[in-house]
Amino acid sequence: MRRLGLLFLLPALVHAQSTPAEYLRLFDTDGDGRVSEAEYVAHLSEGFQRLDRNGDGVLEADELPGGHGKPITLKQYQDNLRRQFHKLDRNHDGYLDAHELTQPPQG
Ligand SMILES: [Ca+2]
Ligand SMILES: [Ca+2]
Repeated sequence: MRRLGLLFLLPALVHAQSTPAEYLRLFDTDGDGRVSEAEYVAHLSEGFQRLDRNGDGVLEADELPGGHGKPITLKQYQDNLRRQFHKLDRNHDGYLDAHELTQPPQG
């Protein structure tokens, strides 16, 4: 499958600056202590929307960090996030705990 090259949009830097529990709270909008797929997609979509300066739901090359790359639609981005969510959900309970959330992708 084609790699969308989206890792740059993931808030990897936040990892370095907070504990897993603090990081989880950024996602956990309903406060139940775990991250659902909807919470995961919603939180990480904010990064997309910040980059999508003209708000058309597509990141064009000139909106991507570095100013180059293939255009990415919000739907492609969110589909990618959902795949990633299910990869991270090691115990397949449909939620990410702080440990699952902060493990390295593919780890
Ligand atoms: Ca939650
Ligand atoms: Ca889980």
